[in-house]
Amino acid sequence: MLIIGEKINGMFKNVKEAIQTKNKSIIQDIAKKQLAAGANVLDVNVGPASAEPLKDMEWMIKSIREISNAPLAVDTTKKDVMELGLSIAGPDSFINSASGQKEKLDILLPLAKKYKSKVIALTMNKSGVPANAEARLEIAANIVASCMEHEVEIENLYIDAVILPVNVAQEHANAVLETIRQCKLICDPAPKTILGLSNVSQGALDRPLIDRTFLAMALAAGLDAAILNPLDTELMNVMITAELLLGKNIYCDSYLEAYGKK
Ligand code: THG
Repeated sequence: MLIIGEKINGMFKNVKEAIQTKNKSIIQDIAKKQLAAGANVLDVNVGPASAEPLKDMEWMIKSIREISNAPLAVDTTKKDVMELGLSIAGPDSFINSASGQKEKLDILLPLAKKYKSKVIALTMNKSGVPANAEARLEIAANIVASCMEHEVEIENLYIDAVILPVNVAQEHANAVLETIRQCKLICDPAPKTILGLSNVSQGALDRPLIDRTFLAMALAAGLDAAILNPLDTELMNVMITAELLLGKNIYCDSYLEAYGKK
């Protein structure tokens, strides 16, 4: 699966402080650690507290680019911050994320075409995130139609069925799994699927256990990518083992070690 490291996000205290004091080495260190742990892409989000999101996004991406050319997922709801981010992040970037409303897609999808970026689009609209799979899938189908209209290739589209915290939205988890399964039936080639995994355990007591279990379940449902904490070694081991059991890797006794050498 494609792994997007979630750790460069102003939601985390250390990143928020690094942004405020413009302490580059903290951001660079988190970037290096996530890549060493197996992240393929780094999410970059200045967080809700940023007073100057344009400047902060530019500073974070330039700081990362001093030490790595890894693809970045520019995580913002603001169009100007997104465009600036894509323009300096370079090739193979991700738009993270686009809401499923047509009017919002009409604004962001031209950027995907212009910068040849991949698109993560959420199954949510003006009314928020629907509780059932049917309504999520209807939004997913509309997202696919918008991509076709804007000449964004479906191979570059990642549908995010939006997992909410299980302690407040317990009925959503099953709906998300069903959405992941049925996304494969929307069109051929099918869009890819992705989740912001750590959302599921926000506010809960045993977060790692919930994250690890849900990742295994989502992989079995066909999940292609996740924004997650790659520094949780057991979470990464669950991912590798689930992929083994799904037949995506050939078994050997040292399969965990073998995965690391791939
Ligand atoms: N989908 C997409 N993008 C996303 C999300 C998503 N980006 C942001 C988020 N959701 C995924 N990233 C995180 C990052 C951090 C946390 C959860 C998801 C998190 N943070 C701690 C908390 O809120 O408790 C912060 C506190 C701390 O530890 O310092 O859990 O769904 N496309």
